Amino acid sequence: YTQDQLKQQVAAAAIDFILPKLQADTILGIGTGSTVDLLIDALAEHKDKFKAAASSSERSTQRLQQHGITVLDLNQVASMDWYIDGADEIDAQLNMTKGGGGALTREKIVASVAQHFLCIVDESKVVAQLGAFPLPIEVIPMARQVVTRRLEQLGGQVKWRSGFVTDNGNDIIDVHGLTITDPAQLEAQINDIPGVVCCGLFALSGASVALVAGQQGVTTMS
Ligand code: DER
Repeated sequence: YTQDQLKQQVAAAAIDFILPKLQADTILGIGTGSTVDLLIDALAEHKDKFKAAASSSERSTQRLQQHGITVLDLNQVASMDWYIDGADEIDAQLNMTKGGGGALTREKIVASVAQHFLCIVDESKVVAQLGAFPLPIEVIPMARQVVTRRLEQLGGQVKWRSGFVTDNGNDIIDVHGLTITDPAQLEAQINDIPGVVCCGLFALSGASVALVAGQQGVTTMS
């Protein structure tokens, strides 16, 4: 199967996973990226089985609304059961690297409101240790250089995602070459750097369950 076929398969598996959990008042937390795009398209035919979505990006909001799915302002949402999103990397402990699509901050915020996080990936995202994928960090523009210097002190090689502005009006830097032996510790350390809005490590709070589409079918990690 091609990677696109695997993404399609895991999106379909997510529908099978979530359908029995949907109720009339269900609000679904929706992530961002090409795998989630396929999930949104698959959700369209089931939009009458749940109340609304909480979205992690303008990109996902537009796609949801194009399908006639109601998108709520997160300030109207006190809690939700499931947040569904992709990842750039995921390890056996369900720690993730996210932010390839530039939506990491709102993804982490919406995920924080949900009880459970369902991660949907193709097998290429499953790694023994996070770190091969450059770590995205959202930074306040005036702090880009000071944060860059701090990440270089941690052993990273930093590239500014020049020309990209997040939904929140901030910059993203991508950090290459970090050795991530303790993702939660590194996430906490980066969070504390003044100027950092959000770090693409989801380890202090990772996924609850992952569906992984591979050449032998879709498997579950939990
Ligand atoms: O940017 C993100 O966090 C996305 O969820 C990313 O990690 C997965 O994007 P993909 O489904 O397009 O590979």
